[in-house]
Amino acid sequence: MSAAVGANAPSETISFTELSALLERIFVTHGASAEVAAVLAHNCATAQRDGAQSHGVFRMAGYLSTLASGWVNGAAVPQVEDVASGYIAVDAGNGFAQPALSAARPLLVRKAREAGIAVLAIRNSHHFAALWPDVEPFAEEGMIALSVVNSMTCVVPHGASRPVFGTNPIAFAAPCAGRPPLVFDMATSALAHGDVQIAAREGHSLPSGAGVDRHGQPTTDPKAVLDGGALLPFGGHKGSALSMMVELLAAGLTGGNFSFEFDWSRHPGAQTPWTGQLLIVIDPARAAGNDFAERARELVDRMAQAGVSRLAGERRYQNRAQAQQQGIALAPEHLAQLRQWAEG
Ligand code: NDP
Ligand code: PYC
Repeated sequence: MSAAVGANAPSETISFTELSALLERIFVTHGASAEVAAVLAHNCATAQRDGAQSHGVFRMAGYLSTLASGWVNGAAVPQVEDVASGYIAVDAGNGFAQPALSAARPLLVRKAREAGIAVLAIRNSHHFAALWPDVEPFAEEGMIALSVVNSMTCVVPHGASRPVFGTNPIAFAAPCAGRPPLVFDMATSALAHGDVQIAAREGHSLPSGAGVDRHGQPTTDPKAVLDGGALLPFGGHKGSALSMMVELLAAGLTGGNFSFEFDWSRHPGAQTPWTGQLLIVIDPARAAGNDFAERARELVDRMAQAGVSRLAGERRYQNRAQAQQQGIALAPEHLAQLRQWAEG
């Protein structure tokens, strides 16, 4: 590790390997099994490395308060069920979704390669992270992956007066010839809840149209959204329809809770949504005709010719390249907090 001082904020740098190991120690110290700790730590360090601020180490306090509350089982062992030729279900045992994905992944890949498509339906699970780390690795192996996960009631459906949906992201990854995978990952709410928390902490306003206060009135004050208010879907009725789709696929289909369905009030400190997650993995090698990755490249080239200078995922790839060269920059007080948590 080395000390560095940026233009404004002093920061220290830590390598990806060191950060993963530190986070793993924290998870184990706070009640996660070694297996779960390794998966969550890798996920969280990956998000931090790529500059996904709302789902990197910012989330550690929420993970720890949730583990301490008894709301989630940090040592759950996922039960993988081989349901059909193209369908796998996993009962995550009230544990985290990422270890459930890890447990089912070899079977999912095998089925997708054999049948051309396979579905993974995770239920009884908690997802507190960015979604792109769940899909990007499939595209690195030449496959197309789509995932949805629902969260906690904090989004008012278009035309309604009360929240029903979660922030419900959709992530997609596809291989593209001669460049890293094409990846997007977006909440179906105007903003991720994590970004509202960050805005409140840092004293920033929200963009107009992002949320309402406890009286249902439009507000740009993040504290008003967090204090009994709610978020709105992005894009009005269109984002609202996508959010409904996420509820249906991630919870209705998998057997998980809808975002409005769980009650964590008996677990003060709980922050992780107890819901479900769906992944669909397609092997384009099974498609007749054109090479998919080459076709993807043709599309991207045409987009560039039309003036697109930044694709979804490219900000992360740039951050990743910088972190690989210079390390991951963290504020000294955040790093000190992580080290303190690792001690217990
Ligand atoms: P953003 O709005 O920041 O970004 C959405 C997507 O658009 C990203 O793929 C991003 O790429 C891309 N993008 C952003 N700006 C541009 C641009 N100018 N041109 C082209 N592409 C662009 O994400 P959200 O705030 O919606 O979500 C943030 C994170 O929160 C996600 O990772 C999501 O999974 C997570 N989340 C998790 C939930 C859960 O329940 N676990 C619930 C809700 C959100 P890039 O990454 O390169 O910036
Ligand atoms: O940022 O909206 C969010 C979120 C919900 C659950 C995890 N992240």
